[in-house]
Amino acid sequence: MRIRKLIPGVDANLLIKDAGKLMQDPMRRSFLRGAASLGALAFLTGCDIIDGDAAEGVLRKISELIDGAQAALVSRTKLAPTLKESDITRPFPFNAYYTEDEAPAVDPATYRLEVSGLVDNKKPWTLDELHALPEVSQITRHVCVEGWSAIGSWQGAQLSEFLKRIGADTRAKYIWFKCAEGYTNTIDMPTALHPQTQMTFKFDNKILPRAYGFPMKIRMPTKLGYKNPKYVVAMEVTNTDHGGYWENQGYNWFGGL
Ligand SMILES: Nc1nc2c(c(=O)[nH]1)N[C@H]1C(S)=C(S)[C@@H](COP(=O)(O)O)O[C@H]1N2
Ligand SMILES: [Mo]
Repeated sequence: MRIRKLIPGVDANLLIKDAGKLMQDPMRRSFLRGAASLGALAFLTGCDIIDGDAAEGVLRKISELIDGAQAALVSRTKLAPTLKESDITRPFPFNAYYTEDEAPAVDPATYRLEVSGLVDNKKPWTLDELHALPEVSQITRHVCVEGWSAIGSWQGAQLSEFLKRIGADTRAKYIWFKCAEGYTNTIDMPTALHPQTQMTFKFDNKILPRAYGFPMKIRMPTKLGYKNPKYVVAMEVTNTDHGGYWENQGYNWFGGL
C-alpha cells in the first residue's frame, strides 16, 4: 500500500480548489464536484507528494487528458437539443473580443474560402459555390463562457458534407479555422463530422448579418461559443494542433457543452 505524504500545513481541500481554478468552466465544476479529492489526484498521477506547484502541473495534464477523453466520448450522433421558432432570442447578442462596429466587413465578391492540408482538392470556394451546397437548418442554444446563452436559428451546409466534397482525409485529427480578423480555432475530427456541425451562411433564414459572422461561421451546438468561429476565410485539415485565440490563453481546448 502506498503511503501518502502530505506536506504539513497544506490543506488538501484548498489545494484542490486552487488547482481547480486553473480549469475553465464547465469542466472545473464537474472536476470539483466529482474527482475533487486529493486521493483522486494522487491516484490519477501516482504522486505521493502533492504541493501547489505539482498540483498545477498535474491539473494541466489532467485537463489535456480530459480533452482526449471527452473527444473520444462524444459520439458522432449525440445531438444537442433543438428548439422552436418561438424560442429564438431576438435580438441575438453579438460577441467578440472587440465591439460590433469593429467587426470585419468581408467583401462577398472577392471572398474565397481557402482549403488546405490533408484534402484531395484545394480549390478555393466562392460564396456562390458554397451557397449551392445542400441546406440544413437548426434552432439551438449558443452558450458563451462569459455567462450568457441565447437561442439562434442557423442555416447552412453540414461541415461533413463539405469535407466529403473536398476529399478530406477524415482520419486526420483536426480542422483548423482562420477568420478574417485573425481569430483562429482548432476542432477535433469527430466534432467536425458531427451531424449538427454546420458551415453557416444564414441566420433566421436570411444571409448571415455582419455581426454574426458574414459570410460564413462554423456553428457547433455541442461546443461553447468561443469554439464557433465567425468570418471564416480558411480551413486546414491537419494532424497538428494549431490551437486557437482563446484556447491559447488558457480556455479549455475541447470547450464542450
Ligand atoms: N472570428 C471570431 N469568431 C468568434 C469570436 C471572435 O471574436 N471572432 N468570438 C467567439 C465568442 S467568445 C462567441 S460567444 C461567439 C459570439 O457569436 P455571436 O456574435 O453570433 O453571438 O463567437 C465566437 N466566434
Ligand atoms: Mo463566448
